[in-house]
Amino acid sequence: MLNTMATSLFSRSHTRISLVLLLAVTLLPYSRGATLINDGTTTDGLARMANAVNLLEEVLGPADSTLAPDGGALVTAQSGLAMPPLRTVWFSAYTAPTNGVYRVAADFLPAEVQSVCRGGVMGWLNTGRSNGIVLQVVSYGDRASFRVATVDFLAEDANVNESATNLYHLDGTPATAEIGSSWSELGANYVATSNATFELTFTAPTAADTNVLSNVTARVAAKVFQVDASSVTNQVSTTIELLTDLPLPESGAHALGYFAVWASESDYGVIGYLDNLVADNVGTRPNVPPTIQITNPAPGTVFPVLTTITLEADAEDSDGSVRTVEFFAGTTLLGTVTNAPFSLSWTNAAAADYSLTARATDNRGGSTTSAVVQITVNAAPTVHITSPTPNASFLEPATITLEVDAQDPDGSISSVAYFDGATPLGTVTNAPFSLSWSNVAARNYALTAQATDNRGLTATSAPVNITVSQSSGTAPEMTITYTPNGILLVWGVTGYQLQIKTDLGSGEWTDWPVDTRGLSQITVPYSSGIQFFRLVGAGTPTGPTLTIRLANGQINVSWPAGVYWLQAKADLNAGTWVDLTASGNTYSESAASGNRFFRLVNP
Ligand SMILES: [Ca+2]
Ligand SMILES: [Ca+2]
Ligand SMILES: [Ca+2]
Repeated sequence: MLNTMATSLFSRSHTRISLVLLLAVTLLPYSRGATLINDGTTTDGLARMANAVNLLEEVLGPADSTLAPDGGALVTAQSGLAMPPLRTVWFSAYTAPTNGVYRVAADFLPAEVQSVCRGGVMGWLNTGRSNGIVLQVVSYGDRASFRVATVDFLAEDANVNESATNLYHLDGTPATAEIGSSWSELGANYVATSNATFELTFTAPTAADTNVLSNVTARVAAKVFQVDASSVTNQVSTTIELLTDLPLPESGAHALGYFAVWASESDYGVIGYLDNLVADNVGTRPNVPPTIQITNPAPGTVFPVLTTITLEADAEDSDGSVRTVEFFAGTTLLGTVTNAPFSLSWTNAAAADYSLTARATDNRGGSTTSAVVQITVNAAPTVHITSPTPNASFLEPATITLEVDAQDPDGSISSVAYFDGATPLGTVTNAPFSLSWSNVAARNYALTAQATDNRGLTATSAPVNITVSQSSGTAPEMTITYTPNGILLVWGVTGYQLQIKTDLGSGEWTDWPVDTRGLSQITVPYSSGIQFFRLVGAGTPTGPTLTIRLANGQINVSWPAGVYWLQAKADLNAGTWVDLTASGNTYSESAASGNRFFRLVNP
């Protein structure tokens, strides 16, 4: 309802004011030599600064203040609730005071004659420190007044946000937020439903000013004017004269502009109308380049290849607006974003290390490049099990050699872990990543290998199924008896070869000189020293017998007729048996140095 009332009230008064202003502008006392910075028909060239803190935002969401052309003036309004009240300055981005002696003025008409609709002019604005000096009107209520105040846009506390801090009377005593101090009565001639011109003049402090306030930086005079029915401009206020010790804003940070606030924490609406921002002793305001930083991805992130990488940047321009943000990988432009939030999806990044930057360009062509963010796009490793082979079978207690072929296209393999289902069997960190898996019990197994590359990316092999079966038969017991004829060894069954060694901790077991596979006992002679015996299961040889002859540098192998594969190997204890191509039941090859073993396999 409040908004509706404000709008309807203004509709009547604004029409009247616009007509008057057409005649009034040239009569304003400061018009000669002053620069018209903004005539109310556009917001171009105006930059915005508002309270940095809104204690209500977390619960109620953000509040915003807007400025838009409306019938030759700029209408300003607030949406959302703010605590402290949302104070905003729209300052000139292109024009600034050239030193600390200048005059600035702006027109303000409250949308409604209410204490919440406050506006005026701001000078001495320091865009780096986010503070400045304002002259505004409170057009209604028992504290109605024209007010000079300092505004700190970074403050959380309403008493700091707008106060009489840094303002002093001409005798050097601190000013207060009271009528007769930094405030003045509205005066009988002020018409709250008419446009008024708010003027701040900053002059160099006099010797007397320095005497009473050693660090004084300016004398501030505040006046309010209105144009009467005869087109005569009259001062409608009591002049407020103060000293300030706010530091003179440095060149580049010094600004001036329109000011407005909806002075309530419990509602919001149309604040009023701003127009005719003028100033003297001004020049071109240097462009402040934008700021930008990459907020995503985080430095050091490693992405798998084929991942879509979201690039995000925070870019702001303190005296204008950010027009473009360009994202780069090294010198390669990845894409350009023209609207906040500045976010770009980067697809199909090849595996490599990348130096990401983002460059923001503002509305005056100033640009800034962000700090570099290093990321890595990593190709995944590959792995497959080469041993054991699929569907291999073993007898328990089996010892199975686990081996893989593991590769990383853009780095190296740092480890390979082997699993039976989800059960880890062991991890190997050294090439060739072979693992001897021992005491494997009888059952079926689904083996996988997981390879991890040097950047922590993993790949898992296809499963290899194997079977471990129970051994058939049981080992015989051997009894050892001393007899007058020697040592009687009895094991009771046939099919075992007796073996001997003299040191259990070293050396090889060697077959007893007698073939014991057809025996179940044997008496061996006494011997000095220690002897150890064991039985090794060995089936009685059956099948065909190979005949191997050497003649004229040729090895000739033959065997009885039958369907057999001939195989050979060079080391009986290592390597694999290799199939040989035989014709009929004979085979020949040239004799070479070294050993050569042959066997027949019945397919
Ligand atoms: Ca205008
Ligand atoms: Ca800028
Ligand atoms: Ca890799």
